[in-house]
Amino acid sequence: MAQNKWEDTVVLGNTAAARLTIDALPGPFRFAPAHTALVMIDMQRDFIEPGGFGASLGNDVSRLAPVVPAAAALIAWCRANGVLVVHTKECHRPDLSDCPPAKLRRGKPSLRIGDVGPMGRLLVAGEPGSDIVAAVAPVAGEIVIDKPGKGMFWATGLHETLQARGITHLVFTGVTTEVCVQTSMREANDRGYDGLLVEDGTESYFPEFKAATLAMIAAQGAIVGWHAPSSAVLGALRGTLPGA
Ligand code: TIU
Repeated sequence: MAQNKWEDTVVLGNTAAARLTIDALPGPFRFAPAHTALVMIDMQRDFIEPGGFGASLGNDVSRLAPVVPAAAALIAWCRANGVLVVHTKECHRPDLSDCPPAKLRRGKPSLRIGDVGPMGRLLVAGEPGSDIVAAVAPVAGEIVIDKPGKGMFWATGLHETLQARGITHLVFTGVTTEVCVQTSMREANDRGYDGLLVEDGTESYFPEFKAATLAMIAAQGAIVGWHAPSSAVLGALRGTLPGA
């Protein structure tokens, strides 16, 4: 019987499964692959390709392209070795009933959420722009959640799903670093998960914001979490798990 609500997490993290160590900042990130999920935040055409929501805000979307190969390498390894993969998509219902007016009004975009662009209606579920890019598209058995906010736990039920699967550690990739990725990592931190951000698996339209995010996550003894390059994550995984 758990003494408090964190005890199961501690037991899972320390004893119930083999733990690996990633050379990370601000120090080693220890995790059990069986209790870890790879999280891909919003790897959607709307952010990564021209003509989508990101471009409508005036951003140079070509800056996000380098994230795709690193994310693809990680997802391929996780699939081959049974590590849970979670995909999120920032998108809204076609009637926009889950889009607060404040979000709809924000900024001075060339098109607003729900307007029709070259990839269909911006940030609307089911439209081509809301699709995840082909290189990291979900396969059967993976968790895919539509999220109306920047954070992956707001109005999604994802915490309950992860709890039911015994997930305690999250490895984050996706776009954009300081918006949906950082918000999701902070939400995860407050819910008791240990999170690591993959440095080359995330990208921002603003290089200085990416650098600042990595720094502030790991500051103060991992106040939000850890970060490491994908080579360190794959190196730790390949060295230890069966089939590696
Ligand atoms: N604008 C921007 O940088 N990002 C978003 O609006 N959403 C995500 O980060 N997914």
